[in-house]
Amino acid sequence: MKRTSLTALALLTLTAPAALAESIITIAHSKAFETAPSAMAGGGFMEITNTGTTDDMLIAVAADFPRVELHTTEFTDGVAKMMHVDGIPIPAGETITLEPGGFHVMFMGLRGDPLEVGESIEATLTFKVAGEVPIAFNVVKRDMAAHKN
Ligand SMILES: [Cu+2]
Repeated sequence: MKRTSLTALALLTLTAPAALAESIITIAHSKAFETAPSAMAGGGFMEITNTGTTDDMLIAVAADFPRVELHTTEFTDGVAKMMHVDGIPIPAGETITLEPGGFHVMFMGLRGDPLEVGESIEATLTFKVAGEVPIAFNVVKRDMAAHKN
């Protein structure tokens, strides 16, 4: 089950172990957009801040989907194309934003089970230095985004 109640997720967050000292990762505004019933994939977005002293990298996202990838978006003659990346660098002291038109998490293989507003996607981020960080992506209406996609 990829959908859990917000209460359960709050407990999960509270009991999560603290990140290692050298790369201190905090996540803000994690969200996913609702998808059309026929959609095969949905995007996950967030702000990742590294307040530590060591550069880090987001190298994997685990969630209950057939496949979850890290993507970037490249524009060629104004046409956006998503590309798989092995990692998203999170330099020490910086905030990296995953957003439409840029880096994002791709939840793949929805197969007629679309992301719906009000759902929450439980996921585990894996960082090269900080290790595993559990988070939840709240599914929101697409038009709440200030960005194009
Ligand atoms: Cu993508």
